[in-house]
Amino acid sequence: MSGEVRLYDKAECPFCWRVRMALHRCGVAFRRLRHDDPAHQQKWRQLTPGNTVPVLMIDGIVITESAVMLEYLNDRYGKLLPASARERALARGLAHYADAQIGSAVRKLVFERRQREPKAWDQGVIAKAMEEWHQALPRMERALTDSRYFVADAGMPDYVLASRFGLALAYGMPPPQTPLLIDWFGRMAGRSEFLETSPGVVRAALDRGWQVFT
Ligand SMILES: N[C@@H](CCC(=O)N[C@@H](CS)C(=O)NCC(=O)O)C(=O)O
Repeated sequence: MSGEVRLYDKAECPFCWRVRMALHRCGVAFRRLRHDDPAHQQKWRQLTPGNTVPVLMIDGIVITESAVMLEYLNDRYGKLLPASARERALARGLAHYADAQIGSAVRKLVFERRQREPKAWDQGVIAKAMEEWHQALPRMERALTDSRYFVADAGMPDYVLASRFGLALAYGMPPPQTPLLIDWFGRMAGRSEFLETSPGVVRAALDRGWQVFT
């Protein structure tokens, strides 16, 4: 395996995006390979047991779970989790919650709206996604009461949630009603690891700002 760090990825996959943010933050240069590029697809299939992206080739190993990639980068470079075991447990808990609860809401919305005409959208699915979204946010809001980021200067839970928030913005999820989260997202969206790794659909939405889709 060459010394080059390679990421098999898909632009709009939230798992891929958080890994791109973390690599950027850790100062790791990497080459992105599109998993559906005919030049790379066969190799990608050989590497991943579940046919998923992201797949990261780094330091002579292959990692096929985004959470493991973030843990590895933190072990190797620090920066993504706090120093104390107690704070690390809280940060991992927040990342897990953001992915499971907020991720579920955003995924429902994205899957319904992506590549479909508005007249074909199932409004019941969209309403359910929005309800879940508003129910899931207060816990993240409370976690921001004493801090600007979930981890000092941004880290694992910030990247996990930012990948979900970015797609929520792009696919017209209503803005959070939670002021600390709105401030947090404004700060995240100005960070270089966010801006330089975000999918095109998110960059376009950032220019429009957070607004309600019609
Ligand atoms: N638990 C995995 C989930 C990865 C995952 O579900 N990736 C989706 C894309 S968002 C995927 O690869 N789907 C199959 C495909 O797109 O062909 C991780 O965190 O790495």
